[in-house]
Amino acid sequence: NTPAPWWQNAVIYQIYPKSFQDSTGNGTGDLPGITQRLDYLQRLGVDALWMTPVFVSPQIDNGYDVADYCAIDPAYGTLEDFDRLVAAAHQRGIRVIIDMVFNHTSTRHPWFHASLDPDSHWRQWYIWRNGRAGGPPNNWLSKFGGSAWSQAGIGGHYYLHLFAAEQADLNWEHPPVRQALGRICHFWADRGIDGMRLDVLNLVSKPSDLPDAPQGDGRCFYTDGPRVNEYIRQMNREVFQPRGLMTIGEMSSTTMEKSLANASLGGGTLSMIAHFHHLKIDYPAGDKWSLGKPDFIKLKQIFAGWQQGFHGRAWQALFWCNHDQPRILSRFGDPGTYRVASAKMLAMALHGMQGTPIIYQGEELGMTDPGFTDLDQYRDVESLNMFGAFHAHGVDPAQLLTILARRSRDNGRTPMQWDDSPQAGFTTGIPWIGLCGNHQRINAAGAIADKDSVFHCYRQLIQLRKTLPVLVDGDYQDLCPAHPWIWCYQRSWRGERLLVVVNLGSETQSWHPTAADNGRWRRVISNYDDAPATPAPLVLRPWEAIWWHLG
Ligand code: TEU
Repeated sequence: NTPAPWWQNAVIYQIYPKSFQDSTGNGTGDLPGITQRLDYLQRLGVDALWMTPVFVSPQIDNGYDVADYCAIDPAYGTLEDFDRLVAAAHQRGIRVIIDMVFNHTSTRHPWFHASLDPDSHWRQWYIWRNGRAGGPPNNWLSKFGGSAWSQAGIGGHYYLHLFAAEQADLNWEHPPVRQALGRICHFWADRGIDGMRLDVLNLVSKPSDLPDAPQGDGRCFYTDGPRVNEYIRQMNREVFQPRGLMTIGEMSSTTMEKSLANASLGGGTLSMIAHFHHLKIDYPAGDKWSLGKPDFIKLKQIFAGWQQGFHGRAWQALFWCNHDQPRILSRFGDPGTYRVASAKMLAMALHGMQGTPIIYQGEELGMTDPGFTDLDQYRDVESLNMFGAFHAHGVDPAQLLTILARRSRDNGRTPMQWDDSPQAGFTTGIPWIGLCGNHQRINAAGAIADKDSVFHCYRQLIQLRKTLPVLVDGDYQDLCPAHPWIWCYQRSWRGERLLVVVNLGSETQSWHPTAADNGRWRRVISNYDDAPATPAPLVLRPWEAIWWHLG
């Protein structure tokens, strides 16, 4: 039988280049800075790095507004810097995954400029429509606030933008668009990349009649649109498979059924998908801008559903953090007294499951949200638009700042904390965004030197994924789905078993994993030194986490 693809026992490290390492002193991270830090990634033991977009961009959405897909933005360096990074990563056995934003381009892209002329054939490259009754063509709303339509060019027609007005949605119905995007993938495959993360890939197919949404913002129509799977199969046939590219489809609100078709182990589609259902359990009524406590019973149900639904059929990324999410330690853990224990607990809960774990830069250090207090500390277009819109509707600015401090995407975008020097070793200049402020205590240099650090816990988890087949291939069974704080699951594979038990809260909890009574279990990793050697009746301390292995 064919060997399992490399990414099935791999761990990926996500880099947000703007905030990772600045090598020029201009306050923005860059490609040479990443190359300088590859030894750190090798010490952590990750198998691949995924960097968010570094292509030419006006930076309205920090690079997710691309103006030239085949050129590096000067702020990050040159194509030669990119080639050097790829070579240096490969020398260390680290694969390189880049981030392709194919749902939309910047309105500064030449394709968009050409489409401004209603009589040009370029008009078909975007989604242009006439207005309706003096307003937009339908009632869809942008995810970054306001209408999803803006006017431009001759005749005042409207173009669709599901995100910022400076991010015009491409018309994937038009075959030349898909062909052009395929050529862009070949360009980067020629430069030796190993994979692609595909931004909002399940939004690229819109129903051609663009109907009004009976309620909500229209996402019911463009999420998992009619031809997504067809497009994925075509791109896979023409590009991903022939070039041996691993692919991660970012699909925030996709369904299990669609995902089984879009990331099936049988091949022909994506290597894996990344859904976000587990990162909405603290959104009251699904609303990101309302504050609420996480419902961990719901969290366990979501993970159990996706683990069991995908087992043997499809593949998924496993992650808590990324550049769009607050730090998980501040969100579901304790950034204070139990910072190290709860950071390790969250890592152990996630890395025990089936899928490809993605570690977001700084997560392996137990980095926290910055707790910004002023609007001028924020940079994210989504956060600034949200503040403006809610403030215009009379919401108290102090309340809005409280919400942003919990929900803003900038929470995960503060500079990487390398050491305890003034700018945490990130830059010798003024950083583009403020530091979190606790790098004297929380930094990579200190973590590497401390054998009990969060860093070394992640390093162990990465190694265990290489040594325990049950981690990669095992099934998943939740042993106490109804408990509000204890998450206990078992993985089984050909007689080998892994038992994971974590306390998701700050209170001591008693638990007896009876299913584990027989057998010669051995403890493989824990976040308290004196954790019980075997899974007998347990008294779990605050945020305690233990793995036992059998077989
Ligand atoms: O994110 C898409 C996405 O689903 C998130 O932006 C999400 O909608 C939002 O953060 C929740 O409030 C991808 C990129 O990861 C993000 O950085 C880009 O802003 C976005 O697409 C547009 O390219």
